[in-house]
Amino acid sequence: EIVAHKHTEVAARKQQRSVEELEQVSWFKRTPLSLAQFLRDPEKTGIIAEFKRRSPSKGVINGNVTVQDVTTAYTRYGASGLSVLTDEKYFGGSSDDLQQARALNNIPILRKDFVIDEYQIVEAKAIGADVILLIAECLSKQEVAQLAAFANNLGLEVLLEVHSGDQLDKVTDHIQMVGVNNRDLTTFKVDFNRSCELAPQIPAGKCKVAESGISNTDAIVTLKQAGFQGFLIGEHFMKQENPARAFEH
Ligand code: IGP
Repeated sequence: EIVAHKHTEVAARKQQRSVEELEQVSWFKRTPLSLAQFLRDPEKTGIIAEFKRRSPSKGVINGNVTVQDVTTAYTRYGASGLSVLTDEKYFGGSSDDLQQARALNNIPILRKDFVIDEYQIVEAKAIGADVILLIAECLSKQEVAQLAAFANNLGLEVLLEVHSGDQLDKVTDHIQMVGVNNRDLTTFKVDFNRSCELAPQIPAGKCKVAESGISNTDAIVTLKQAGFQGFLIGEHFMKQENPARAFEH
């Protein structure tokens, strides 16, 4: 359903702004930062802090904060990277949110969206993103390979999100990071044990990212021991009145 919506959205966007126009935007010529490098830096936290206003499962998480305030605070408190939802329909995000974050923060930014077309990758670069997300569940092995190669050619890194071990056959040379979603997509249940079992199966040399449901330092310690270098955290931060203050716990 989401994939069908994205195809419609992309078709409409292409009419509004051509690839050639996107390539003229000044950020398109910017040299992207490497999130994988930031996550491997032992001096850094490994936390990828997400700006997420709402989600289909939780509804509104926080409607009273601005992307400027939250992302600059995330950066100040030591995030290794930022994740900004750009999907409007399901998550209440926008390309504008990511551009605002880019203008104020000099750390890697992940464009969090459902990428199904090369156009969205050109767009990601033009709005100032450094990394794109590809979701194994939504794409064939061949689509992952093509989209990842296209992103790398523009200098963008790729985070491939998997939910199960069998999806690891979609990992290619053009994937820099593999994310394991701790949350089961059908039941919404969070299971760190499953993620920890999956970690050793991720091909060597790929940066390992644990995604979703992380709300305390114990979880980070457990996941780190299992081999994860990146920790993607959204709701736990966003549901606080002052999202970045949660870094203190
Ligand atoms: C963040 P949480 O539980 O900390 O809010 O999770 C992130 O992992 C989650 O937003 C997410 C997501 C996604 C959102 C993971 N994969 C794909 C949209 C699309």
